[in-house]
Parts: sequence; structure tokens; C-alpha cells
Amino acid sequence: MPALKQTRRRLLATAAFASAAAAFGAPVSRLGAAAQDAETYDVVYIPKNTGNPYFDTIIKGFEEGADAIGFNFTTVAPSTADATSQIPFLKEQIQRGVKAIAISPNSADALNQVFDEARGKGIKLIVVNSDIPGSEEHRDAAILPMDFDITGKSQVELMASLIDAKGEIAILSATTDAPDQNFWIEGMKKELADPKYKDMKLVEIAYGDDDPQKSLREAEALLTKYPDLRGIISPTTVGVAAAAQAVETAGLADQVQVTGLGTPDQMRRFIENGTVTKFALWNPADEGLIASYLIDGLIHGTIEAKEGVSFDVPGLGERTFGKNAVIIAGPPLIFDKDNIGDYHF
Ligand code: RAM
Repeated sequence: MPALKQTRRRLLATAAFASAAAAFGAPVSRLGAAAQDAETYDVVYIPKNTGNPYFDTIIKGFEEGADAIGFNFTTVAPSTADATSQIPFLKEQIQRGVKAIAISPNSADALNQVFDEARGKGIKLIVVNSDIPGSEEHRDAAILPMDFDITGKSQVELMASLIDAKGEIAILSATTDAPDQNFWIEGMKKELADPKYKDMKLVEIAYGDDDPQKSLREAEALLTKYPDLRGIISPTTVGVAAAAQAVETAGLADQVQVTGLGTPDQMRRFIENGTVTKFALWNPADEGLIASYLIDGLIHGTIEAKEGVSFDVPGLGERTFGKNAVIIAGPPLIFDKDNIGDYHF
């Protein structure tokens, strides 16, 4: 899209925003403002569930993209991350007539039918932050934070480096259906089968449903049930913060290492007080920004979601589709006490 057009849209939106704010006594969202622009279109993002700061950062990326490109952005989500909890939200957005739906799916297959319904109506449907393994033909494209084939392996390597590859470990996951965590856990099991981990034993996979209270209870139960436990890998930002909390409260930081995927903001305290040594993640905002440019290109027919096709993401650079129309946002990062101060999300 030419830069001039973008500028004009932004001016229009700003003027409309000012007059609408004056008429209604504010507050008026960017939605109301941009809706005044006849050329604009509606995009919705549906995270796994509400109340998880991780998704707020993806939303920030979308908002930045929506501002630059000029589409109307909204976000809605269910309160729980159950496999089918997003279905009524998807149906409502189809009814509303949005041009594109981006979703972080709670199931690898439970949404297929409603995805088909959306696409049958000409709505662009992309999955963000997780794919739907085995159901890829039901979405137009996927944006993943990193190469999922190495996530599980690198989580095991991280734990092994903390406990010298010796002792009992447990995994604290999100929901039993979560397509991202399930994919990574398969990768962890594969990696653990390597003889170099013969002294590391996976004793249990617990599920905290990405609910902070349930995750905390599950982490506490692991500590009670396995007195010799040496580590908890939690590949969810909700779970890893809960596991760190449980270990801190139990005074077990010297015995039980907690690592996984966490946000720097939620893990900062535990890194600073020594409960956690290191953990991993990426910047979730990048996914929202990339999704915005991808959606705009799909809608205008300037991007074809096909292996080998590249497109530019202002501020981040070029991204190229891999197989199955997957874009990797990246890069993965390791956080510890030396660098955590540089990251705020
Ligand atoms: C949680 C969610 C999300 C996952 C991150 C790492 O916030 O389960 O899907 O990508 O953790």
C-alpha cells in the first residue's frame, strides 16, 4: 500500500476521532475513529483466554499494525482456554462480518468446522502463536513465535543445564488440548529419549489450564507428591510463574529448578530473588505486528500464503513462508539476571 494513502487514512481517522470524542464526551476507541474511514475493514484477534498478560503483548503488536495500516482492530476472548470455548466468539465475529480473524487456537481440531464456515464466507483466517497440527487445511496461514520443532528440545536442554541432567523432573502444562504445549511436550519426550538424558526422569505431566490458581495448586501438588523432584519445566507463561511461586513459598529453590517459557515482567521477581535462574521466550508483540501486515496483504491479494513467498514487515524486516504457509516471528531469547532488566513485556 502506498505510503501516501496510509497517511491520508491516518489523518482522516484522527479528524474523525477528534469530532467523535467531542460529540460524545469521550472516551472513544481507535475503533470508532477508524470506522469513519470508508476504505477500512474489520479485523478481530481471539486469544486463548482473557486475563493472561502474554496475550496483551500480542494485542499491542496488532494495535501498532492497525494504526500503521488503518484497519479497525478489536479483540475478544473466552474466560477459559477450553478446547471449544472460542467457538461462540468465532460465530459472533462471522456474524459481524469481519474481513479477517486471527486466533490463538485452544484445540488442534475442534475449531475446524467453524473455521470452514468463516472461510466459506470469504473471511481470511489465520492462526497466531500456535498452529493446528493435522488441520492446517482449515486455515489460510500460521504465524508461530519460533520453530516449534526445536522448542521442546531446547526446553529440555535448558533444564538439563540447570540440574546437570540428573534427577526427577515434571512438566506443568496449560490445558490438555493446547496445540502449542502439546506439540512442545512431544518434542520434550523425544529429546528425553536421547541416552544423554538417561539420568533425567520425567515423572508427571500436570495441567494448570493457563489458570493462575489451578497452575499454583498443580505445582504445589507436584512438590508434595515427589519429594525428590529436581525440576519443573513449564512451557506456559502462566504455569512457569505459578511454579516459581510454589517453589518460593515452599522454600525449595535450592532443590527444585523451575524453567520454561515466561514473560520477563512476570518472572522478574523470581530471577532477582534467585528462585529462578533462567527461562526462555520471544517477544509476543512481533507476532501481532506480522499478523497485521499479513492480513492486509491477504485481503488486498498482494500476499499469497505459500511456501517461499516473502513480504515486508516495517520495523521487523522481511518474513518468508515455510512449508504449510507458516511464518516464524522469532527470535527465541533466554532471560537471566544479567539481561532481564532490558526486557519489559
Ligand atoms: C501461555 C499461553 C501461550 C503460550 C505461552 C508461552 O501464555 O499458553 O499459548 O505461547 O504461554
